[in-house]
Amino acid sequence: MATYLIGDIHGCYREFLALLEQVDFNPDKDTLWLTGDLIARGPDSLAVLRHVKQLGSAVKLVLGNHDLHLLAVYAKISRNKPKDLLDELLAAPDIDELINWLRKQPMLQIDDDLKLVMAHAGLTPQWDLETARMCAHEVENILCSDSYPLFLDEMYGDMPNNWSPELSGLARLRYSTNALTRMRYCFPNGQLDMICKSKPEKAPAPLKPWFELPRKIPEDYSIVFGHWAALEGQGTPAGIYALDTGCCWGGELTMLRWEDKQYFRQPALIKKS
Ligand SMILES: [Mn+2]
Repeated sequence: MATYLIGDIHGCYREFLALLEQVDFNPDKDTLWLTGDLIARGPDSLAVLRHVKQLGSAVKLVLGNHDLHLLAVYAKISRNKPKDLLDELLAAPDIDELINWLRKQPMLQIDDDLKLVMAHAGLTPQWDLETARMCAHEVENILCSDSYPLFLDEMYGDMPNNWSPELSGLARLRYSTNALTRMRYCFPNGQLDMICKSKPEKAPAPLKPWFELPRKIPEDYSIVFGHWAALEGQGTPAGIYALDTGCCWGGELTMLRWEDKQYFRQPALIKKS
């Protein structure tokens, strides 16, 4: 019985399977945590989505910005960009079923026994654990409801970028979605910067990676996130794990076994022509 955590899969199905094989993953006994962005950019988003869905309760995942974008493309709110390689998925006979399953997945995972928190981009320093839980639930609730396209239509945009308990309606949902799925840098007060994408050593002052700011969640909780491939899994403080290592860009897919903190890696496989 083990807990495995894998970074952004982005349609890299063969690498995903290879990792599961490396540890002889058993869905009846083991648990698989996925940092989100299951799809887009890589060659086989359809197979990834079908496989993860079929793993059922063995999987704990969170939605990433690309997963939300897929929901918007499917709802005809956003454009399908050719570089995302989603045509096969969007034309699949089971697309309705896959989309309805995907939109009901969590935005945040918290395991109070393992003292482990996972969100696609991380946890904004402006939230304590209870606020994070509440805000994630608000986004999950609208995604589960029939009016989810109305939210997806208003989801895009960088503002508001400063948390306040007084935020309400779509502005509040947009802040929460950006914090959970797109955040990289913050200003010293914890306000989100939604523009800078450089590596930490090249980021302009006074921006800091979100994980370098003082946090409001308990010291004994660890945080796992994906989203930020440029980190290459490096440079986070103790107890914060960056798992996106850019497999779809030719990097590798990274898996962490929680119990002994052992890493397993699968380099990107060359596409067969
Ligand atoms: Mn990603």
